[in-house]
Amino acid sequence: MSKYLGIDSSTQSITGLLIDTENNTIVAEESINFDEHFKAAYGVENGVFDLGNGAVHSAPLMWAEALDLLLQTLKDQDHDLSQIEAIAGSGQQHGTVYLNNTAAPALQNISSALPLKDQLAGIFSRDTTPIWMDTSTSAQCAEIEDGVGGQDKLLELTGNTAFERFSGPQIRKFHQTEPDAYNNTVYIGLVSSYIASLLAGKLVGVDPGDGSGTNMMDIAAREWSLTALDATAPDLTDKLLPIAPSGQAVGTISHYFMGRYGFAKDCLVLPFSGDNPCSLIGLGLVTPGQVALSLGTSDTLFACMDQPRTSKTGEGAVFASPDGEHYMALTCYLNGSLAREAVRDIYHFDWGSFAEALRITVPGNNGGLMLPYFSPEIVPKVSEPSVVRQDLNEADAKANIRAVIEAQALSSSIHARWMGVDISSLYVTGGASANAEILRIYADVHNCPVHRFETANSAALGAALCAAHGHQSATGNAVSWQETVAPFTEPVAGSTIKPDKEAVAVYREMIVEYQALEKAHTVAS
Ligand code: ADP
Ligand code: XUL
Repeated sequence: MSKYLGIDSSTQSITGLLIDTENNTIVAEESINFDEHFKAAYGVENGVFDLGNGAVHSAPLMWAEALDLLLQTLKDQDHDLSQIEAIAGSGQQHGTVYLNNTAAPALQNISSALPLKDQLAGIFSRDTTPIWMDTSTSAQCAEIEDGVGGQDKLLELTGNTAFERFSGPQIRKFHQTEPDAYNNTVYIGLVSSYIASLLAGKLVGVDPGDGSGTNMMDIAAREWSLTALDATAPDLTDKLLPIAPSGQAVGTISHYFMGRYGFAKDCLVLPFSGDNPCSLIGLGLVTPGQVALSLGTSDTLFACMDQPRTSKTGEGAVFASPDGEHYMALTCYLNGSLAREAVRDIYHFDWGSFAEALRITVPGNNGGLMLPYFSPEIVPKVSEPSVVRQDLNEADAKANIRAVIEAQALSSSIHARWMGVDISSLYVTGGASANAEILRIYADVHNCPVHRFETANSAALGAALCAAHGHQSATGNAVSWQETVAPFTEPVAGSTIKPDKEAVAVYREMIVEYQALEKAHTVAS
């Protein structure tokens, strides 16, 4: 026993990750790609429908079909699913699923003889689901902020200003544009709570982690805010179930999954959360001060905070942590690998010579600075691409390479201040974390040790760890979060880079110059 399943229902795929906490191993990791299996049946492209004018939706029935295929695949691989003690999961954040009054009985009376898709096609009051890529709700964002008494009020109440992709603005738009379908809706869930509902065979509430991505949850109380609900759409107290507290089982697995895949009848279903909050756990960030940085296509900074601090200038989002106690800060920089690759390609370098350029140039770059907005930037907000050089010769390839990385590291420090986190360690993941010379600059700028962390499916791993922690607590064998995450979140051996005192001193001065340059060229910083 001691097996726990984490399921991550994300934009392009659904992933199952099975852990064994007795010998601290990941025993299975399987993904079902939506385009590969369902493009013909549903017409999705990269897992979504682009409906134009900023509207981007997906198909909740497809996710149910993919869940069946995922579990069938695990079963076919001879994994004994009867050994799983508990399941938790993660969903792409913000997406809203709308169900009619046939949903609850359909889930309860479901037969394991037929697949989910054949039995659940009629439960939707809206066949498609707006997801996080949808940017069509600017008007509704403004209306909601006005409705609660202004942007600052919404920020204070819910932890976030109104964002187009957040669930509340999407719900408001549905109510305004399709009032009849809205009235036929008896349940509004998020991607996370919808998948949990399928597994539990009953309608399940949204957890605080994903609730914080709705613009409707009181972030401090971890309950729906009546003020925010009123400003969003009518009758929401009826259509939303109460927030499902983190870590408390919502039930046991539905007989459908017992009959079809052999799950045990006492297998617990824990509340599902958003993919980012689950990644916080999957990266091992359960203590305030721990920060992770993912250097991927874009760069993302995740931090564990003790309080729900907010960013008035929209530098980041705040979510409740699924650990039930802490909060997560998330800041996203669009010009991550995009900018690193742009500089590499302009000067015809490869990653090897790129690293060499960093090695032989000096911290502080002899005063040369770059604002590396090769594409528009989210933080700080820059709407048009613009690359600014100060005391930096464009013809000097090596200095430009150093400049882009120093800019990214300095920016990651400046725009982490709103989190109020004293950064004690930085866990770096993502493709560019393979480059130790890049990590060295981050260690010196942040003046803390940097560890490399290798993970592909941190959200699914975080979910599996939530299942383990929840089950152990429910069965009287509670262990601390630290103990739960530690064996699965070890940094890569020998990867730690410690800060260099002299370089730290250089960057302490340089950051002032950099911030002044940034201020002069951007709207908010
Ligand atoms: P995503 O998950 O966003 O697709 P990944 O985390 O897989 O991105 O990172 C892929 C990126 O890593 C590539 O686009 C590339 O720019 C970058 N990368 C790979 N190796 C190196 C390296 N040695 N140095 C810097 N960047 C690298
Ligand atoms: C976070 C966000 C995305 C989704 C997609 O606010 O919109 O990261 O969670 O995975």
